[in-house]
Amino acid sequence: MYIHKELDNNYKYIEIKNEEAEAKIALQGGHIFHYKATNKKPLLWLSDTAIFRKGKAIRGGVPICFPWFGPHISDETLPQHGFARTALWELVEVKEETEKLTEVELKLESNDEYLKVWAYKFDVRLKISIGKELTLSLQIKNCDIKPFTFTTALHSYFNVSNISDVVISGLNGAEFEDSLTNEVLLQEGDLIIDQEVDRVYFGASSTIKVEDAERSFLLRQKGSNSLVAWNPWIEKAKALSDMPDEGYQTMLCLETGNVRKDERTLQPDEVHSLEMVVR
Ligand code: TA6
Repeated sequence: MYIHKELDNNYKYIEIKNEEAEAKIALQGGHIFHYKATNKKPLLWLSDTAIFRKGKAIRGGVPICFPWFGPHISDETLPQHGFARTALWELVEVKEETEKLTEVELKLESNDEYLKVWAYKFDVRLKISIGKELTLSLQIKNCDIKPFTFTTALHSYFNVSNISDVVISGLNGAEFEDSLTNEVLLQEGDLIIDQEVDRVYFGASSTIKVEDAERSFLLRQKGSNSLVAWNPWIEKAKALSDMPDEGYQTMLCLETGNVRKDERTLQPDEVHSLEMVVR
């Protein structure tokens, strides 16, 4: 079953529950901010001080970065990570496929407001499957008469028992750009996080395994050759007003993307599909 919910400030989201899982998806940003398989802990991290308000991205869950990831390439007055994560998406349908699987489709289309900051017509669909696995599939279509190039990411915040216990495998040998130092390096072995990390990996395995002291999960990716790993660590967490000071200890961002040199170009009518599956 699913229900439409609304906060006092008109912030709308839908709540989904089936035999395998439960989830919450905000229409602003097409943003899933809760997913929990039955009898398991919540998979997605959500800040205790997250803000649910028009124009503000939720700190947690899976923000959708589009049509650019990170700061805008030439205009720093434009919103970090693009406008899609704070835009109001339209709910296309909720399909209760079986008692164990619910599929939600949302869409975002170009309009006069977006055309002012990004001069291309697009149609973006986000399909979220809620079941034993969580699947997010982002389909980006060029509806313009000229090609466009974009960057994008499923900026996923995962819950971990304690960041110090986390081992991330599947990155061994992959090149990464360290956003903190601008160095380009090669990953040796598993990724362990014991300080601030903000990296873009290229050519990692399409299946990443995350293990902590209490559980492990697999992240499978399609249509992506770049993966962002981010943990703000102590000082940056303190500086983020919508994250508790100790919030960095229980979160890990691993973001399936098309980021930096993995940017994609679409010809008119072409579609690119970016997908992540977690179980
Ligand atoms: O994906 C990593 C990153 O781009 C970091 O550089 C970090 O700033 C983070 O995203 C959060 O960005 P936000 O705009 O949500 O504060």
